Amino acid sequence: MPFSILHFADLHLDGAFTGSRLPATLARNCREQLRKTLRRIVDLAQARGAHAVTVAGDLFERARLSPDTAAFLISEFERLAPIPVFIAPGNHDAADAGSLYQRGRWPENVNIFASNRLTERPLTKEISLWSAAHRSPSERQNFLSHFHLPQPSSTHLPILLLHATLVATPSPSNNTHAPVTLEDIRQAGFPLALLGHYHTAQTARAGNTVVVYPGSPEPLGFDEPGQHGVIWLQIEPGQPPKIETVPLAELRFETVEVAVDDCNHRDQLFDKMMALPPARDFNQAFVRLRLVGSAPSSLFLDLPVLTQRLQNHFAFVQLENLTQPAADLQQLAQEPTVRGAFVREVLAARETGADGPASQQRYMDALAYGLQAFNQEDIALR
Ligand SMILES: [Mn+2]
Repeated sequence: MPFSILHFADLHLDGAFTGSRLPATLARNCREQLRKTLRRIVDLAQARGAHAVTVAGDLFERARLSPDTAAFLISEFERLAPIPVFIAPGNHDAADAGSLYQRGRWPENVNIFASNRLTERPLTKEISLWSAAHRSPSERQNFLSHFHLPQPSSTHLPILLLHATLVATPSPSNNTHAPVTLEDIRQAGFPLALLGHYHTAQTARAGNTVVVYPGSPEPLGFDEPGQHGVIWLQIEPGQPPKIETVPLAELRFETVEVAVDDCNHRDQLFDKMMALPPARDFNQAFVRLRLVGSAPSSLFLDLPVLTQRLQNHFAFVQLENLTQPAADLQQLAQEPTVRGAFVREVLAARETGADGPASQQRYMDALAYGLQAFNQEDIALR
C-alpha cells in the first residue's frame, strides 16, 4: 500500500489581508475563512486516511497570532491524532525561543522541526523526512549548503520538507529567504522535496528529483489569482510519487482589465463593466477592475462614484486606474509652454528614476493630474 501524505503550506492564520486594501470587516471574514480552511484540511486528511500531514511553514503569522487562534490551531492538530503532523517553520512562523512552536503545549502527534540544521524523522522503515526551521524571520541560509544524505541506498526514500525559495541560480544578493536550487536538492540526494513559500502551486523536476510547492490553501490577495488548495501524495519507494492537487479554497481574487478607449462618458464605462463575466459569474469573488488604455478627453474617471455604483453588483469590487493620459505626450513635450516643460520633465524623470511598475505608475499619475490642472479640469483621483 502506498504511503499517503497531505502536504500544505502558507496558510498564514491571522494574516492581515492588508495587501489588497480590503475593508476591515472583509479582512476579518477572510481571516475567519483561514480557520475554516484548516478545519477542512484536517477533515480531508481524516476522510482520505492520510498516513501523515506535512506543513512547509508560514502556518500562521507570528506577529499577529492571537491566543485564540493559537489554541484553535493546537486543538485542530490534536483532532488529527493519531495521524502525525510534521511542521517545518518558515519566515512568518519562525521557531525562535518565544514562538508558539517552542512555548506551545503541542499534542504528541505533532512533530516540529525546531533546529536550523536538517534533521531526520522516520515515517516508515523505508521513508523518512528531513527538515529544518527558520529560526528568525530573516533566515537567509541555504539549508542544503554542504549537506549530503548519509548512506544513500536504493530502497530508502528520503523526503525534504522545507520553507525555502527555489531559485534558478545561487543568488548573489543576500535578501532571499532560504534560497535553494533544484540542483542543490538533486545533489543532496532527495528524490522528493515538499516545499512552502511560493503561494502559487508549482512543480519542478530535474532527472528523478521532484519539487512540489502546494501554494497557499487560500489566496491572500489580488496577487494570488486562480484556484488554491493542498497536495495529496502517494509514495512507494522505487516509484515516482503520485501527486494530486486538491482544490480547497473558498476565497477567490480576480483581476480583469477594462479598456476605456471606446468610452466617451462614464455610463458607457459602467455598462461595459457590468457586461464583464465577473459581474455575472464571479459574484463570490473579490474583483479588481483594472482600467487601461487612453481615456477619451470627455471621459471623467470619477472612481469613487463608479465604485459606489458597482458595489451592488459585486461581493467586493476595487477599481484601479492604469490609463494613459489621452493627450499625445510626445507632441505636448514639444510645446514652448510651461505645460510643455512640465511634460518634458516628468517624462525625463520617468526614464531615469522609475524602478518597477508601481513607480512607473506614479509618474503617469503625476502627468495625468498635472495635465488636468493645466486644462482647468476637475481632478479625477486615480
Ligand atoms: Mn508565505
